[in-house]
Amino acid sequence: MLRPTEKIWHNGSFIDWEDARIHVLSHVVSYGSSVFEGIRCYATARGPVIFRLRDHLRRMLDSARIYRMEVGFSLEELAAAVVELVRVNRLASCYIRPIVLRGYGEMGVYGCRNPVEVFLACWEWGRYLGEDALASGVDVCVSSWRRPAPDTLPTMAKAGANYMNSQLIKMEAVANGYDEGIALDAAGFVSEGSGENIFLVRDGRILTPPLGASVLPGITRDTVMRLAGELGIPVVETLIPREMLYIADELFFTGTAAEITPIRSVDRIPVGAGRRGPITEKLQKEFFAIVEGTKPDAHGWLTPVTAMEAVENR
Ligand code: PPE
Repeated sequence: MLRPTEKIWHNGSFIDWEDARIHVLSHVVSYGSSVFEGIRCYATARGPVIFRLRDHLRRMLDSARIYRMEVGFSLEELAAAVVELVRVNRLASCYIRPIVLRGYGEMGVYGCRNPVEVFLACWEWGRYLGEDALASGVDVCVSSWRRPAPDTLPTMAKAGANYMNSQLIKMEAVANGYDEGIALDAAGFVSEGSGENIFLVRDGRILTPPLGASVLPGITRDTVMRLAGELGIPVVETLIPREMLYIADELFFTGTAAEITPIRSVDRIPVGAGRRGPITEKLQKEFFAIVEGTKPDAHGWLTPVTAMEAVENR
């Protein structure tokens, strides 16, 4: 269960956790009109650090733009507010959930005359796909549900409405005894998990579906592609036929919540040797060394919470 923290940021000020409410007739409730983010803040020796904060906020502003939503706060204003949010809630590590939604006003699909509300919340969130998922891997299926066709719901936008499709994928997977489902795109090529991007390793090369295969442009996806490049492992974005999942040497999911999670079977067919592969492990090591601050942040991916505090109090 979600454990409350002290404060939530709403339209420019901090309110108590319990007071972060919306009316049931808010536009978002009937019509799914929200865009949001999921960001992790990691504990390091120099205090909490937020991973790729500005990249996440940029994606949220992009999502809002796609849906013609006026956010009313700049990227830098939101970045400062997120840092302050983590600071006031005094958490060493957490998951941060910024949400932009169409609020209470008119009813009807249109929504553009309804107020746009911005909330920033955070809480402690452990391993997304189970405690030992990172080491042991997860069992997944190919879903009978597909990701939306490109001219239906835009998957480059991280919109609340997209997650009704994700729920169908996840519920079917769980109902059939799997940890997660992999969706195909409208053309039948591999797309992504209900809340993760997917990567495949074969013959020392990494493949991942392109943005045109109805995937979210994942920040962790981008991180892994860059780290792999630096480790000298070739990465290609290419259409992946379903059967390639069955003959892969390694498969793994990436996501803010899922981090880098190995997949050990697909449709009950073991992936490679049926356990975490060496390239997956190498990428995990690299990723965690950076976010946990044991390796220098050469990419400028970390926003320290304490350093920003000084900026804030200027
Ligand atoms: N695809 C989907 C559909 C998705 O929801 C996520 C994140 C990703 C890919 C990976 O994107 P990124 O986090 O930028 O690497 N899913 C978020 C929501 C999880 C939830 O259940 O809520 C997340 O991982 O935070």
